[in-house]
Amino acid sequence: MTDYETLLVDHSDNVLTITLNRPDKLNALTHKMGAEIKGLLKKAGRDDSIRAVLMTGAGRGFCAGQDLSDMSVFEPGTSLRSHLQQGYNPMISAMRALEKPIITAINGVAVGAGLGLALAGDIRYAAENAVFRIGFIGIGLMPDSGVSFFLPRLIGPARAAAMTFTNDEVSATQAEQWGLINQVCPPDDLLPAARELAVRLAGGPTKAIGLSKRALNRAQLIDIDTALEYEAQLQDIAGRTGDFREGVLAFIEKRAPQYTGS
Ligand code: T3D
Repeated sequence: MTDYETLLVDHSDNVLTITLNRPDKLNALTHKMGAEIKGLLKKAGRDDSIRAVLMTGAGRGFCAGQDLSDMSVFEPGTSLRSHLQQGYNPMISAMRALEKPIITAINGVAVGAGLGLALAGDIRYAAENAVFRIGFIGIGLMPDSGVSFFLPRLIGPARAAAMTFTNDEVSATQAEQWGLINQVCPPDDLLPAARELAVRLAGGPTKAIGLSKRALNRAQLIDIDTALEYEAQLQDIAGRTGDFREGVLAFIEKRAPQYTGS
């Protein structure tokens, strides 16, 4: 399969395996990575020999969200709304629209848009050492990438609010008890277990699984695209605050942020 700059890709046993591959940065998302993921999801939709998708991360992280060293989000006139409309929203939409099962194997930290990627899968397995964190509020933003849509549906509004407002870490065991993920595995067992499920689903009635996914999507009170567009509108407001700028600068300068509420 073609080489990818930010991903490792394997296509075997009717399973497309996508491994986010920026391990030094805990697989933080760049524009390039988002574009490569979207391209692969499009291919997965067209290619009948792909009947399940497995997504995981290289190294010790699953995905640390938006790459915060990319300062383009601060350029004058930058709108986080259009950034989301062109970047993360189509990627999350494509995961939900793909009428083939997607398993996310969460091998380490899943934060911010990386949490969105983890939750946009249909079935989630996580390693015992994986952790889940909202991330957004830590840099003065509100949840996007479908997180505000998925989180209350999976764990209920009270837990979703606590996770969102506090930025506290949620362990894999807690995540399983809350229904955020399907199963916790010892780290060495994660990929074999997730792959076994992917291969099993790839051998299933692909059309019926796809239609089931369509029905499960439709069963939500609002559709994901409406939720994503609403998130993008709100993130545009958050992205213009001083606290967002302070949150990112503090992360880059490796110091605690001093929020002013501005
Ligand atoms: O429209 C828009 O684009 C807005 C949308 C935003 C969507 C979002 O995703 S908002 C959330 C962004 N993500 C974060 O705020 C997480 C930032 N990272 C962290 O808080 C910590 O790294 C973790 C809690 C995830 C892990 O901590 P730890 O101690 O295990 O690892 P570390 O040492 O902090 O990170 C290892 C390296 O990865 C380090 O690089 P270095 O110093 O060794 O060269 C660190 O800087 C880098 N890294 C981690 N996360 C990111 C990152 N580099 C860039 N961007 C990151 N998000």
